[in-house]
Amino acid sequence: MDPIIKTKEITLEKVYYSRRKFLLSIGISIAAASAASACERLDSLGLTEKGDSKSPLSGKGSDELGNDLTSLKSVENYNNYYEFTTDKEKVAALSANFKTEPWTLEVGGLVRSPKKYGLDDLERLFPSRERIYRMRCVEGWSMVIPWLGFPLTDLLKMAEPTSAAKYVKFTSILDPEEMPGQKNPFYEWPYVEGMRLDEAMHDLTLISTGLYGKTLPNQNGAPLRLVVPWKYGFKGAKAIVKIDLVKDMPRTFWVDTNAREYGFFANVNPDVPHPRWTQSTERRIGELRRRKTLPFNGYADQVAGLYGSMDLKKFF
Ligand SMILES: Nc1nc2c(c(=O)[nH]1)N[C@H]1C(S)=C(S)[C@@H](COP(=O)(O)O)O[C@H]1N2
Ligand SMILES: [Mo]
Repeated sequence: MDPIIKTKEITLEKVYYSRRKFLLSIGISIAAASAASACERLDSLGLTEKGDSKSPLSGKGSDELGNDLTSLKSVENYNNYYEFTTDKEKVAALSANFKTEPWTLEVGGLVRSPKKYGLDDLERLFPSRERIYRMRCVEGWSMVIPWLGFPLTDLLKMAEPTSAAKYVKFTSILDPEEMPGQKNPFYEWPYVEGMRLDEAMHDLTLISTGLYGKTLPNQNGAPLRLVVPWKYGFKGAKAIVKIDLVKDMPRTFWVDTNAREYGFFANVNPDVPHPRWTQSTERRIGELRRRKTLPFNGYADQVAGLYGSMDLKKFF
């Protein structure tokens, strides 16, 4: 992959709005210039990353299958974020004043090096780069989003998981004063998600810090959210404050809410219908006709090996 970054890709005025955004743009160029190993990893996955001619920082782009990006307007105005509201079109307004700085991410549990990170620490240690991923919601709609972020595996390696660690648990912020949806007692707050350690260490698994070349909008999970492109969107916990390495499969928000309808693995699978609707097709936001849903959301070549002979109908 050509590591040279084109001038127009790093001088868009929108990346200079604020200090954080400026630092983010620096991070992007450092990542593109020095993270050759990450580039090679990406090449081997056949994906698009910053420095690629298809970069959406220049305004448009597509994923590695040739799918157009979903418009920024849709990405920012059609959201699931139950801490604020279950109305997708009202999340943006309700989350507009949510405070994401200062922020502390705590990494702990079964690790040799537990740590607390501020956002500046993360920016310095793990420069954000761009990844274009499809996102498939369990409700049957999907988007193509140009994320900025870094592979979770880099952060996990720094924590040095012990041999007892088998799962990774992600905890979103608990802040009922600022998040009106958390006053709804039907759900068990805070939002918690989890994955097996090997899934979490897969290079596709991202901690996102931004999208469309700018800092992550509040409604998309600022300042830090998980992105796991081969799983249903609900695995991608927003506003993460804690990452724990644990021995046992963690309880998760959606399994707690309805274990029959939402499984722990939640791999995108057109052959396993949701009890109330099909998962064989999806509506790509911005398109009229439904598309076929791909096994593992189109990432089967990269991730099917994680599951060996596991019965994916039973462990959904
Ligand atoms: N903390 C938290 N994370 C969350 C959710 C949520 O309600 N709370 N919704 C999930 C669901 S169902 C989806 S589809 C995606 C939506 O991400 P987006 O709004 O950035 O498109 O976020 C996921 N992460
Ligand atoms: Mo979702």
